[in-house]
Amino acid sequence: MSEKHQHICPRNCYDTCSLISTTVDGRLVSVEGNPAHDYTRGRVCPKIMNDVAKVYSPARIRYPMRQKHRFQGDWERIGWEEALTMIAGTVLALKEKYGSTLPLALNKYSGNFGFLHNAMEWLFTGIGPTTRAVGSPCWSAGVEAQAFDFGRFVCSDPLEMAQARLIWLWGVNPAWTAVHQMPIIFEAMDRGAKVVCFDTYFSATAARSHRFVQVRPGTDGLLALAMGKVLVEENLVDPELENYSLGLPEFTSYLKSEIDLTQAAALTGVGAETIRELALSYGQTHPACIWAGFGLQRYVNGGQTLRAIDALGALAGHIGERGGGVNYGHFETWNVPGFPPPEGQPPDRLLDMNRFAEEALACGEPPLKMLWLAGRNPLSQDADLELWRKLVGQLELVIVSDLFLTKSAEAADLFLPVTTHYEHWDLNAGYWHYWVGVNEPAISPLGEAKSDLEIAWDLARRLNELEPGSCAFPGRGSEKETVFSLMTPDMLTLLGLNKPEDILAGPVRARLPAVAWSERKFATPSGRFEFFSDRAAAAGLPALPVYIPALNPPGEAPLRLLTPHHASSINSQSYLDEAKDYYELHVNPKVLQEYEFRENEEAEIYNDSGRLPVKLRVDPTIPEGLAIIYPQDSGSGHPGLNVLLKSRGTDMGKLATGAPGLALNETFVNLRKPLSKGA
Ligand SMILES: Nc1nc2c(c(=O)[nH]1)N[C@H]1C(S)=C(S)[C@@H](COP(=O)(O)OP(=O)(O)OC[C@H]3O[C@@H](n4cnc5c(=O)[nH]c(N)nc54)[C@H](O)[C@@H]3O)O[C@H]1N2
Ligand SMILES: Nc1nc2c(c(=O)[nH]1)N[C@H]1C(S)=C(S)[C@@H](COP(=O)(O)OP(=O)(O)OC[C@H]3O[C@@H](n4cnc5c(=O)[nH]c(N)nc54)[C@H](O)[C@@H]3O)O[C@H]1N2
Ligand SMILES: [Mo]
Repeated sequence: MSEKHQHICPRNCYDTCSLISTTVDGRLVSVEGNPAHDYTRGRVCPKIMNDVAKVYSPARIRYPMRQKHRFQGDWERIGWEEALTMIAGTVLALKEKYGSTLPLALNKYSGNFGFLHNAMEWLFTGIGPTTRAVGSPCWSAGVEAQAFDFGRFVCSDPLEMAQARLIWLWGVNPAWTAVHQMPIIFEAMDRGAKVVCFDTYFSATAARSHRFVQVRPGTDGLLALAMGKVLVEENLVDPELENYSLGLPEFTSYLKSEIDLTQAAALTGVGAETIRELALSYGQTHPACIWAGFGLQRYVNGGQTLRAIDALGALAGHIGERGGGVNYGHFETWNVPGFPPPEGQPPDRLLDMNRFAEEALACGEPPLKMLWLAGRNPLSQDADLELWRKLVGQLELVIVSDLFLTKSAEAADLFLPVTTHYEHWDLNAGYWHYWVGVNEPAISPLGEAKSDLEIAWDLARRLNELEPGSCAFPGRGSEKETVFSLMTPDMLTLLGLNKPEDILAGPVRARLPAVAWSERKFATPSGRFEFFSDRAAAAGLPALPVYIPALNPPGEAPLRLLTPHHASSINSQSYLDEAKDYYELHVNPKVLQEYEFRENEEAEIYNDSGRLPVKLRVDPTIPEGLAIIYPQDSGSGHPGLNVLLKSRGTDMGKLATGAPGLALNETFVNLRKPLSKGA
């Protein structure tokens, strides 16, 4: 018997696709895009095309397991009750020993962004005040920059990009990271729009654009300010802007006195004439749309960069324009209820997700003793991996719930197998488009896998069996009913639905304006677009968008390493049939000459954090000071790409997301022959 079910891809991705699966006799056989969704439009990306194989992959873990010695791989299968008893017993023993539940920590992020996966947070809240990872390894600097300028970070509906006459894709690579945006961009091109890609090298998106502007890493803010200066000098500033902005005179005088086009050209690598020409076309073309991506804000000046780009958009009068705006993302459809802490419960202990190991090792009393990683693979994705190993060494119990034996699972005592989105209920929203939809189970859980929500219920039950009242989170429920419970009156109004069950009919686009800030009334304290932000100043940042340089490579590590996201994986979740056990380092041919290497030769890159074997590839579009590696699953036993990363924070992010972002593009390396081969 053949059946169809609806799903939402739950990965941390711009597209958050609406999917339809087909099962035959209870087995998943295919997944397609849902045509009743104006963003997904019936199409899927290469990652989804591999979903069926992934669900039934022999590598998927189907039973709870215990590892006798961390990193040794001596796993043995155990039963759920044994696993739950082990966790509950540890929770209660630690609580008894330390007189506190703060030794228990949860670190969760983006493996599955479905709202029902918040159950892990609900469970921990039910246990008491605990230690939590806050912030994001991803977009924090940009989110906060937009919060300073606009008051909230909101983007126009991405479909509106089709209306633009000029599109600037700035530090974003949708040809790989948001493939459903490409047909919308092509639609605009068919109507005559010009598309310009600003990147540090000739990305897949640059290849699909009319024009490529090569910018030196971390200098985009200066480029935006220099173009802003041209707009001011050429009288291309929106004549209405004074009425809906704050600090325009201060900002224009900063541009006039501090920004010099010749100097900007020298620093950004974009010629002064090109800067002028780009600024004129941006100032004279309406509507003109900027999409500022996450790539350009992974720097110590990332927030300033985005503020400068927002300011450029405002100067030209593109904010609030249909088919215009400076678009980065939004969080407007993510307001779902959590599990409120029992009255009077003291606050959690919050650790910066990007410095988690460092802060956990230094967190004082009571020490961290139990760590649960859910939807998170920090030993692959985070920086400071040495500190992570040190932290693991001091913990009494490390639990990983995941689909596969990841790098982080190698550090665990207990592995709990989770279901995929084809095996559980969920509710999902996007951070780029405005759709919200339900995810239905299509097949029974594989083996003994359980959803994060079921695991949370089961552990709550076990805790209360062992010590009545030890967990306020309920011990049972229904996944489907939990979906309905998130359909609050506010959510129903937002989605234009009458009752929670209506969400079952299919994904719904939120009833939010398609054009952000069209009224030009902003959510800032002044209600205006804030060139001058008191809130930024109060946070110790410049009040105006100004140029702050990114880091320069130190002498001993002269190559800046970028690790942008690749088409064939989503973060640490690989969709290649076979994981490669080596990384390819892409560099300019001149770098090979300088270091006396040949293409395809094996080499090693290193810095004071670690070293990594690589195979050399050439790409003449990569500038000489830059090296590129695409993140991938490197398989067990391999050190992993992030051994080279330090947890350096971005300038912004703490106010908007709880912690600064990760300046991961400020990673510098040197190149040498592999140690084993001499040299
Ligand atoms: N070098 C380098 N490092 C980076 C980045 C980079 O560009 N370069 N990018 C950074 C960015 S932007 C991000 S967002 C982070 C992302 O890093 P993470 O937040 O760690 O996200 P993922 O690697 O996607 O997923 C983590 C794990 O969740 C598991 N998972 C999937 N579904 C479920 C589920 O339903 N339940 C549970 N419990 N687990 C599930 C997956 O199998 C995976 O092992 O990485 C950051 N790290
Ligand atoms: N297929 C796929 N899709 C994904 C993901 C994935 O791993 N795979 N990950 C998801 C996640 S978590 C995220 S955060 C997004 C990320 O998606 P994007 O927003 O596209 O960000 P990145 O891929 O980090 O970088 C985009 C581009 O920025 C460029 N860049 C780096 N530094 C600079 C700079 O200083 N100036 C300029 N102008 N450009 C620069 C890089 O070279 C890269 O081409 O994608 C999401 N979608
Ligand atoms: Mo991300």
